[in-house]
Amino acid sequence: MKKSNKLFEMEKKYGANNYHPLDVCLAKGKGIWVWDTEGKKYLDFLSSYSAVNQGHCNPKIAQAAIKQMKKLTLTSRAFHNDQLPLFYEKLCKLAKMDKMLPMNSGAEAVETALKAIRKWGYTVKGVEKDKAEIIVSKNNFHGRTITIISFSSEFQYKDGFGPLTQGFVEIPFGDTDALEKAITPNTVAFLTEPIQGEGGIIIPPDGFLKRAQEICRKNNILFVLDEIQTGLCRTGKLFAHLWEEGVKPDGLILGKALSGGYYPVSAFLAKKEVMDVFKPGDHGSTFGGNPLASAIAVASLDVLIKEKLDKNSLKMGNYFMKLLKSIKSDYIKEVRGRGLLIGVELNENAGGARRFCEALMKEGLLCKETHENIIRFAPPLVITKKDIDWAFKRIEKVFKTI
Ligand code: IF1
Repeated sequence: MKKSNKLFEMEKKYGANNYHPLDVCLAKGKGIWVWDTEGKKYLDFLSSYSAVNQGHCNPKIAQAAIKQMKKLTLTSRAFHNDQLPLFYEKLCKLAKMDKMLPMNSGAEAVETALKAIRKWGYTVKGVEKDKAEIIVSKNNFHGRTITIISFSSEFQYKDGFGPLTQGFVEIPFGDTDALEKAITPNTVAFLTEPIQGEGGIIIPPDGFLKRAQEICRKNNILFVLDEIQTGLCRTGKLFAHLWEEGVKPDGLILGKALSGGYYPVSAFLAKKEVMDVFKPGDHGSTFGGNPLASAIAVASLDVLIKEKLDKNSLKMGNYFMKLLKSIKSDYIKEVRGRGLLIGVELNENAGGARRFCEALMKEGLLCKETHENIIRFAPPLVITKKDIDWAFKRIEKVFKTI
């Protein structure tokens, strides 16, 4: 029996059934490449949902991680540690934000943002107790906790998990008129992704963020961006909001590539007035901000900056998108993206994106569909032109022969 089949059986027997992965069992990764248990090599076009922007097992991050692992890993926040301040300074300066709060998973950082937003609403803005409203975008994805799924528009994400958390108002993504109309005296924030990832690589109309920011400022509500997926060079800039001049969120949520895939590291960053609502005991986490996480995050950020992965993402993204747009196929409805966050939306006649992902896998490319009809192409940002050419040949072939 193949090793992977044995592993699949173990998984089926002991694991919760909350995923439907492709039939490939990965055992090794290096840069843009991963290998399965049978030794077959694939180009990873998912990058662990943009967590390995720096490439799999990036040696510089590995070095920092191993060094710190041998020195000190976890102190809890009951004591200071000598790595966290370095992480604070590095990330706040890069993001041009006053302060930050470290957590682990993306969802935890989103929860942190929601708590900060609400408390700011009550203690600074003066909203009546328990009345705070947060405006969010329809079709969003911000994570899986009960509160976060409470404002998801995806039926399955919340079905069976009630009672849900109150206090969220939805507007169509990218619609600033709707944003203006949704504001009440109890509104404390507008929270959105700059580009919707899970939503299907949806790019809002030009000027959306700037306009939304203006509306927020005018109405004394916080403008908060979830850049867990779009941040850290994925879209061709350090943050997706830098695509619009003059955009400076009041709160910024990061995760995924903040650790280059080594460890769960996330953060909520904010202006001082917002972060200062937290007092000792208000919020925390056993692992958040630990020395190992901090050392890994600093190294992960250094790789993004020193290797200019924003520039490579932009250059390779534009090149790849042009190639994808040149495919002549009745199956393709639209190719869209920014930097190396690219979606190919298929027509209804294509029979779903899943079978394309399966065919691409046979050709040595690992992709994952999002929704029924969208194939996501998001390789590690260290990809070269030669590798894109290699991949494109196979993508073209799949569209011709499927
Ligand atoms: C899964 C999607 C991507 C995110 C944004 C917060 C989080 C995510 C913008 C939560 C997480 C992940 C979750 C992962 C799949 C993946 C995903 F398809 F579900 F939407 F990337 F596109 N904000 N996205 O994208 O971060 O708590 O997971 O660290 O399997 O659920 P997390």
